[in-house]
Amino acid sequence: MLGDKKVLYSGMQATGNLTLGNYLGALKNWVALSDQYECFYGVVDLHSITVRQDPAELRKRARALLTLYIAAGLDPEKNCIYYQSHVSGHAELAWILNCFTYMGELNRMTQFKDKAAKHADNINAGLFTYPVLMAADILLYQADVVPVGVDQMQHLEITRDIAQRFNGIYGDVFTVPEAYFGKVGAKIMSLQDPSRKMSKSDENPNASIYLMDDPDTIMRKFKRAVTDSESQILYREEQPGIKNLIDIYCACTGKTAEETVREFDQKGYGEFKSAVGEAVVSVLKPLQDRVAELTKDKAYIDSVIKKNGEKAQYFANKTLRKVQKKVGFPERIR
Ligand code: ATP
Ligand code: LTN
Repeated sequence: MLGDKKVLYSGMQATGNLTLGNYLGALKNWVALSDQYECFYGVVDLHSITVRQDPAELRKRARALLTLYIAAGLDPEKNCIYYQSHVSGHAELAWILNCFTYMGELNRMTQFKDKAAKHADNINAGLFTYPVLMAADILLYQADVVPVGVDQMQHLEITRDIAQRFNGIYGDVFTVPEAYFGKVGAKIMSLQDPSRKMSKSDENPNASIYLMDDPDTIMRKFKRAVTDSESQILYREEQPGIKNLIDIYCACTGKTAEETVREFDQKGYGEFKSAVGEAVVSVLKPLQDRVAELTKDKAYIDSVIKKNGEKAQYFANKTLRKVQKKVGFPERIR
């Protein structure tokens, strides 16, 4: 708790171009939570370097992501939006928590296995201990809730295990966080292979809608979206491509799956795909305009980075000092 509000923590990596999946599954849901929780949203650049990055590119993308957080509607006066690398406590707590995490636990992480397979030439120790850094992010702010997609559930479980283990030894130091799932858009699938999630690291650009795609590109990608030969628009597992398009349509329009099925009863796939494309354009166009506008205001973005970085550092230090004392590090002389 911070004041009378529960604390919420989440973050995103500034790697690759964000997709509609990131927006509908994460960012859009965050905006609705600002009033209810004391929110911290990191641009988690320490996580990004677990795979090789071009330095100039990473810096550029990190700033673009922070700008996007604001453009999406996160008010930086109410939400602490900051760069993870500006708060030294993340790395410091991660080190301590590494000493309370077992190799066996980390070995079970499916994201590690996936990423290790993808980056076979660079399976570094950071990639392996990535979940511990994520645990540090969350526990540093004593977060009660963590909105994440289902793909991150395993990391949240390990965070809870680490927190409980630490608390078991040293008393109630960390709040044990709960996962928070958004209602809609929990998992947006690839437009080219609806059995896989839409991912920013997909090699096929037609598989994902990028948040900065122009309207023509968006319409074209939906036209090419993989469906089936059933020729009927129904919301069911047997038609994963159509089901995914219905999910996207619902997340963009606020309609329910039943309403959508009724609306497109007897209509062809072509017509439905165009409608989904238009719904997505009407959500992304204003977002893109706002990003363009904010990007021009360098001084404003700089002030957010500075002010929120300091705010995050303040709260992070409170937890860190407590932890350092518990594990037996000598007190600082003032
Ligand atoms: P990568 O392809 O690099 O692994 P990603 O696109 O999966 O990246 P992340 O940075 O891992 O994105 O995720 C950021 C946030 O977006 C997380 O909360 C994640 O759960 C959510 N998210 C990512 N992809 C989707 C998706 N297809 N549908 C819904 N939510 C998603
Ligand atoms: N691992 C997450 C990003 C992330 C995160 C966090 C999410 C890093 N630290 C803390 C929630 C809370 C991802 O790849 N989506």
